[in-house]
Amino acid sequence: MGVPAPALPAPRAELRRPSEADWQAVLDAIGRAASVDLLAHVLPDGDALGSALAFGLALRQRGVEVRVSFGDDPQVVPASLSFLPGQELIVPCAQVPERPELMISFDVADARRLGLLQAKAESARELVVVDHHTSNAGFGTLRLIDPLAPATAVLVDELLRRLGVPLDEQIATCLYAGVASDTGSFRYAATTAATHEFASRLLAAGVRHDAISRRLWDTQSFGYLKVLAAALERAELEPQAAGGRGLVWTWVPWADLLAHGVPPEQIEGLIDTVRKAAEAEVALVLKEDPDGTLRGSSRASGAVDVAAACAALGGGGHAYAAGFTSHQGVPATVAAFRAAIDAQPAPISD
Ligand SMILES: [Mn+2]
Repeated sequence: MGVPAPALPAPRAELRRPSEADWQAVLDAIGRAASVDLLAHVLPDGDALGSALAFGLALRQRGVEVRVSFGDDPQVVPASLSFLPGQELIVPCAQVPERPELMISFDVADARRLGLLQAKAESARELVVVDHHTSNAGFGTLRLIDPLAPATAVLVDELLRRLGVPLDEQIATCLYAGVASDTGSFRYAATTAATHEFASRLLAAGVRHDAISRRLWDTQSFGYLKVLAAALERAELEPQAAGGRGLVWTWVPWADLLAHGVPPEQIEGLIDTVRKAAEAEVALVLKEDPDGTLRGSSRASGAVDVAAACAALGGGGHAYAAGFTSHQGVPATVAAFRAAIDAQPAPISD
């Protein structure tokens, strides 16, 4: 891995990159296990599910009994990720053993993001946490957490290298979905020369990057366009927020999703449209669940740390992309988020 981009704040001091001993401990655990359960976080994105499926395909090659799951109810693979190879490895939560022999979570920064599978994960004989979130709370019995990695898929690539599993087209496709998702197609600051070198190896393994990009970013239902239109109509710009850096925010009522037949996992990318407002360095989208719970997604372009802001609301993530859950309703939730970004000290210069 190369050096982090200067715009990114330093990772939390207690987070250190995996040592040789950390890698070896995980390889030993995998070598001992006859049965392995791989988990993505709830509402899985390309990095979480791509990482889990890539590793599942590799373990299956090695003759290991392997299952992939995530703790949503209902458990739905987002349409944009249904092309990922290895879907046949995905099982409902009920089929995950009560006390797994070896469980590995991918891209899960907080045990609560395991959803319905949190209890089973916590009773696993070994729980390995493979992740790159600076906010990772450090759960599990073994950890491979690299806050400098642009995607969890990068850590999976290193695991496969150490296991001696070559990148075939299927595995490479899953890893490409992971790294392309988390870097915004290699546009975000966490992208380094090493990230492009990784992508180069994936393309050499046969990845169809053009087809993947169309599935990940350029295909939506007509209903989604209507939900997006309503969300943009509802958007508010607050130029004075975050010490004059500006906040743009909107929200999506559950009724909009119902009216247009759009499943909730399909609006995860809506923030990427809202964040285009030039007048705001911080973007926030609140997505309402049927019970009135609001799921907040935020983005920032460098000077504001949204991981810290979301942590103040009980969530977490990356400095440039983070989220939280709120039960306070839209006005109070936006007010709390605004207060959290307003409270951040102004940078020395930029
Ligand atoms: Mn990730």
